Amino acid sequence: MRCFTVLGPSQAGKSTLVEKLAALEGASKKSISPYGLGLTEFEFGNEAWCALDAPGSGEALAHAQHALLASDACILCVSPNPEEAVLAAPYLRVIEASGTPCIVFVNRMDEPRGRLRDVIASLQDFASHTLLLRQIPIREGDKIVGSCDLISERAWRYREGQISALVEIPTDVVEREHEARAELLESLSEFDDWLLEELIEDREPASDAIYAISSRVLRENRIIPVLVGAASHSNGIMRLMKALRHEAPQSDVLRARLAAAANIKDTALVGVSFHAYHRQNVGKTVLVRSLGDGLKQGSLLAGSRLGPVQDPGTGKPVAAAILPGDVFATVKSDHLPVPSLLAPDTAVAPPAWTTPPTPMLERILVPDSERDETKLSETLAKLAETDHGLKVMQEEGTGAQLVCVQGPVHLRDLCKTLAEVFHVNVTDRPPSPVYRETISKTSDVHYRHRKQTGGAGQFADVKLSIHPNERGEGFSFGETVKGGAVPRNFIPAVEAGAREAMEKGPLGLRVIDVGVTLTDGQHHSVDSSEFAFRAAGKMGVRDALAQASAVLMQPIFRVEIHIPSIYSGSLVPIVSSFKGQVLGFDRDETAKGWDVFRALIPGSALDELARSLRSATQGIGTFSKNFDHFEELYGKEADAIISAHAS
Ligand SMILES: Nc1nc2c(ncn2[C@@H]2O[C@H](COP(=O)(O)OP(=O)(O)OP(=O)(O)O)[C@@H](O)[C@H]2O)c(=O)[nH]1
Ligand SMILES: [Mg+2]
Repeated sequence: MRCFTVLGPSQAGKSTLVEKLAALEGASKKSISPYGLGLTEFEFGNEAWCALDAPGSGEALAHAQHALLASDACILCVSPNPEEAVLAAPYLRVIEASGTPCIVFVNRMDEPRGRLRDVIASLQDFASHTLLLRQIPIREGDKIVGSCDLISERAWRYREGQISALVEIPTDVVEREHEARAELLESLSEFDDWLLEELIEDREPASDAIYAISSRVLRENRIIPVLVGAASHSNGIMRLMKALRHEAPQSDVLRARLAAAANIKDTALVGVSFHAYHRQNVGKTVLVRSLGDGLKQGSLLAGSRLGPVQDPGTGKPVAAAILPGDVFATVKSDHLPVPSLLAPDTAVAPPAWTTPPTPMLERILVPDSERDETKLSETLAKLAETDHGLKVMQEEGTGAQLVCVQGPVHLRDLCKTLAEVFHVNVTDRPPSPVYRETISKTSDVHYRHRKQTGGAGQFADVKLSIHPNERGEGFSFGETVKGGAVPRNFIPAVEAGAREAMEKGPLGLRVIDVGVTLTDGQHHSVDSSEFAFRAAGKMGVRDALAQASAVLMQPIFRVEIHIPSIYSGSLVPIVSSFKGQVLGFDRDETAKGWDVFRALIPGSALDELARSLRSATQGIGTFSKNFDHFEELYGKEADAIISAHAS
């Protein structure tokens, strides 16, 4: 079976395209996973095919990335509007990172919104590969009525809902065709010495030879050919499918690519798991593409026996042998990590490019019923195994369930799955940033701990001095006690008490960056104890903190924002509006047309940053964050946080 992924921006026409491709030679079989990944099996040219239809939402990029792991090639389906080319940037980025041979299909040519040339130029801004135009549209007035193939030099007239009719190249197209063909040949000649020679000698190379070169350069992932059409009218569909049939590599190329990335032998790689989901009463279903020969239920795969093999759509058992390249579903194979490269005895982590964008949105999920707390955390852990855009952790302080998701749509889908499949209803709320407090001046105290309860008493007397430490220095403890006023063996107890006092300061928050010095004290030969000095240390420091003008400290994060360069300018005002500090931006060396923008942002602004970034970049920009340091916060904003913590 040959397998390709169709991916691209939302509403580009991907699902329509898959449907039309699959229908070219009759029946097809389609299934859709709960995560929106469509899987269509069909026959074309006496071969079995599987098309993976990746959901178009940027929040579901992980599923598109993982579909590429199982694909011999991919089709990037885009709009004919040059201004929308940027929407394809995240897909070009993952396609190029993955090394998957790609064909661009400019869809919706029935409603062009600009010149095809401009669409390609705009896409080229985000592609390191040369985009190679393989067809030019034939226009009548402002309508596109057909296309002309630049290799075979044949023209087709589109017919509604049918395969196009072969026609003569219209005379007014001939000149444009020659120019475009010359350009195509020149680009191809960069990858073929024979062709270069032919062109230099001014000879006209035969179509067959050019087709052979274009197949090779696609297989070797050197260029990205561009075809055009209109999926919903079945225009350009046959050409696209034929290009895939003749030019896309077979599964051995994928196997070699994945094996090389994982540093294992080709022959050791017998499959790749690329998608999984949970269903009620069924458990985990894993989609696998077989890359070796002879896999079947009970085969040793990743160190354990492969569970029942099923049809991905119907869930019915599959009796036929699994052939190399086949895509199948399996249940009761919970030992298979997803995604992963599968050898009989082991599973190897997939290449780094499969890592989805860092989730930007953080939410606390609270079960509507308290009884569901454990179930919620168990269920989320399970879901995170199959949903790689999801990260699950616990909120500091409260221990509440914290989820990091790709965005609002992802969050909604997650809550829906929790309710419908696992019967856990939840409410979500934003987490509050983790605040701290510190002191702004020194203070000295004298504290005496004394208790007389029945038999033995407690006595400890300490003189303490506290001072602000440098930012980031944390807690420190010193002593200048003379003459054994506080015996050596009790000093660690004073320090332990002082540390305990840092857990909650006068503002009700954890105290940071404070130095404590024990300067003097007194003890009693019978009643003094470690316990008493610990209590004295704690209470003494607590009193000292109360006099040392506590200030609120807010967390500051270092964020790395990934955006197409055209948006970089709009980020400065966004970062400034959050009282953030722009650190600068650089070209992203790993993806053409992208910048990495670095800034320091208060924790309280991260949620808003995610929102603003989404709207400023049409949902394309993402960021990752790392805690950097704490910084004082004063004024009304600080007062509001302090009173919220006090209540
Ligand atoms: N005019 C026109 N409309 C099209 C064409 N192809 C698809 N459409 C329409 O565009 C809409 C979206 O098509 P889909 O195939 O669902 O798009 P998609 O890319 O799968 O969308 P998502 O999965 O939501 O990302 C539908 O209403 C289609 O009928 C086309 O070539 N021309
Ligand atoms: Mg779709």
